[in-house]
Amino acid sequence: MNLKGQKVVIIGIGKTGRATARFLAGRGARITITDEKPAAAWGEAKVELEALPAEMTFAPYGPEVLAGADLVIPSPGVYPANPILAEALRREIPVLSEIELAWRFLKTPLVAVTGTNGKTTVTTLIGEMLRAAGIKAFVGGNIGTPLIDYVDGPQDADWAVVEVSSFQLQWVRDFHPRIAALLNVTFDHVDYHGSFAAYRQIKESIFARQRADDLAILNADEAPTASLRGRLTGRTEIFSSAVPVAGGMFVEGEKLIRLAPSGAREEYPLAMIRIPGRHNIENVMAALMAARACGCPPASLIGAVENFRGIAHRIEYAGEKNGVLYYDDSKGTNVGAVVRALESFSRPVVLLLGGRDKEGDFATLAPLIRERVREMVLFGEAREKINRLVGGVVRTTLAATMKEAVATARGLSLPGDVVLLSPGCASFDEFTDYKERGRVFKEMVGKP
Ligand code: UMA
Repeated sequence: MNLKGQKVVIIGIGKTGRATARFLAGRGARITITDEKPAAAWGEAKVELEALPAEMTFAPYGPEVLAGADLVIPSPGVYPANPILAEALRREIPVLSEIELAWRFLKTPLVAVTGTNGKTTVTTLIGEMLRAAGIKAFVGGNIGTPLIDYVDGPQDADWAVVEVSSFQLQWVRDFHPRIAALLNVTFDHVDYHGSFAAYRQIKESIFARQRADDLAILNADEAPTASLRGRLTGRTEIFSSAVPVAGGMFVEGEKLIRLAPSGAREEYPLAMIRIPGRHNIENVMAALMAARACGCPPASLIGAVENFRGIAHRIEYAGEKNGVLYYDDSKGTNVGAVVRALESFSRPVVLLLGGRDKEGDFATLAPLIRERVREMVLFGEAREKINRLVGGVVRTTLAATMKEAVATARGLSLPGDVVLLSPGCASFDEFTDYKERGRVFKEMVGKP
């Protein structure tokens, strides 16, 4: 693909738009960038782009920007109905997403992970597995560093492992990862894609154009998988947390079993998994299959899973003390996140809830608290309110600060319990942000 002298229109001056502009500048393209935000709000981004060695136009936001355009690169957050994008499609100007552009220049074999939930966990874990096996990996995509940034550099990794969103898959043409995983598809982003069927179809398109020796990793517990499998052009491996499967991974007693394509049987201890919940068993299986296909030996994978504590502050394993497991879900700043966290544990939970209230409907937590929580410790500004709403459901103690709450929880917990910080509130009454709150929690867990 020769971009020299081509007029490329970038819609959106966020992370993707900026990385794309940097890449295009190095290829001699004429760049036009536009954003719905007023120019005054472009700040630092504009300064950075102005310094690029390229013909750079900052254009007002509207279809006029398309005059003479050879290519349009919309940022992931730009909806298909966006007037500029819709007009570009009407005029049949090529529209490509950043991952498609990156793909065309990518020299490193690619692992791509998508799905409604768990994709950050699986992408990160595959990266950790490769590192543990001494294989150099670039890890990025929707998680953080755009793929185009990697392509713009020396491309010196053995594998590129990227999280891919449905927004990024919307505008691909040739993109086909060597290894692709679709973890699950549940109701999400329907406002963007128009319908659930369209959303699912876009997710499944991660497998389109795979070659015979490429690998597709699929969730056998999802009904559409069987028919999808029949339509795929690459090899497939499936995973199930519910039933044994041929050609993939499943749970058998206290073990994870992988039946390799050769028929060989590999066993992994279930106890190696520190991240809680059945969904995380599925995530680990998907990551294991991808990492095996990248050439990681089984022995190195066990250590990588044991050391993997999850994504920071999202039900992250924070350590064990006197038979009690501690988890940091400081990012759980709303009631929905508390539900997800509680649903992840089958052991009795000592729940730490509180902080600055965001008008949370804590009353809706009552059935789940009754079912899963043994003791509750409420802290911070919101403690009295939460106590009024759900305090009577299980034994409840009030603490002024989070630190005091952790000390109280330590005294109340019994071996076999989980102490879970899933505050359901913002942190600003005590901390700069949820990260600082999580850090302080983990420090306290680490203290004797
Ligand atoms: N903008 C327009 N017009 C529009 C929409 C947006 O001009 O119609 C402008 C905004 O004013 C803003 C810029 O575009 O200046 C933002 O672009 P963007 O929202 O696409 O965000 P980026 O900064 O480019 O970040 C994107 C992903 N964002 C989205 O998918 C919404 C980031 O994922 C990703 O980390 C990043 O690229 C690097 O690949 C975020 C996300 O929430 C974390 N993703 C969703 C998810 O994970 O569920 C899909």
